[in-house]
Amino acid sequence: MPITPTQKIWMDGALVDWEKATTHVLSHTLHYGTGAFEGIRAYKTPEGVAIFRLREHMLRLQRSCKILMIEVPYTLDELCDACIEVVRVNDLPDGCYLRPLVFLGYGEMGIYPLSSPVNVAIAAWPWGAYLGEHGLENGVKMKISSWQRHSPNAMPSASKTVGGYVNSSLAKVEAMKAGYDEAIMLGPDGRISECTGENLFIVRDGLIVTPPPSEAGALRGITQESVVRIAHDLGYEVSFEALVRTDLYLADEAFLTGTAAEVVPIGSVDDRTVGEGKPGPITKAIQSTYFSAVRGELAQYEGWLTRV
Ligand code: PPE
Repeated sequence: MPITPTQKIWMDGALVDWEKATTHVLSHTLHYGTGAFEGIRAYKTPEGVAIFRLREHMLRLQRSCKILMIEVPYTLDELCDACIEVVRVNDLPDGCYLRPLVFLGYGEMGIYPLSSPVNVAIAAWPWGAYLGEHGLENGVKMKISSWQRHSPNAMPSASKTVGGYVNSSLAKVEAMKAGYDEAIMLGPDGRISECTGENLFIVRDGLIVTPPPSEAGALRGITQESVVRIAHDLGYEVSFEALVRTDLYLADEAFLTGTAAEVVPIGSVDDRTVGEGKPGPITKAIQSTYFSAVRGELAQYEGWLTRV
């Protein structure tokens, strides 16, 4: 998806012009993938732009780095303030996507990463519906990938590690070249893990089910967690349970969740129509409550918003 440039990118404490936010080709992360990132959205609300669950995202960034033994040279408060500054300075009244990245810079070569300088960058730009407006409205076509999700002892799924996304990108390319919108990945045990950049839910006999992130080798999604809370508040039961591919084929409804993707109905999996083939009532209720929450229309979710 094309990037719409904005004015400034925060780099190691300074606001740098968009075009000047560059790095050396011998930066360590570019070669070995040891680094971590986040994806955060800010939305237009009646009281101005607000960043959704900012602290949780920056805490996860710190935790991703802890797993990689990368010392982030900024506190949680400093990272949050930097994000606010980026949104403010770029004048994004309609909201945006934020991309914080911790990467190892220029200085050393060789796989051992811990002597390289640690750099932090935060960019923001307007980003539309990740899986398309049509998918958001009508549901997306999913395919179980032939690529397997990492075992947690091969690549830590709890860390949003830069290099980990090679696995996602192989699956994404395979699915798109075969005419699907997005891939679903199975873990080494054959159970459903997650999508290339989203968690997944099904609805079965009125019960909402999502795989437990750690056991499924999935990222602990902040949208997943928000949706669990919303579902409870709407009076639905949610259960964290292992799922296999046929659970998806036979689900009454299914949807995926992620910061970039937001809440997207799943129309079919491996060419089996999910439910009626159009977004079901529970998916629609959760999706519309999620959008009202992020847009600051619901007082009970104000705590999730950081005004800019
Ligand atoms: N699983 C994976 C593998 C993942 O990358 C994401 C976010 C999620 C689950 C959902 O997590 P959360 O955003 O906290 O609900 N994927 C980010 C990157 C997408 C991209 O294309 O880049 C995102 O949504 O920002």
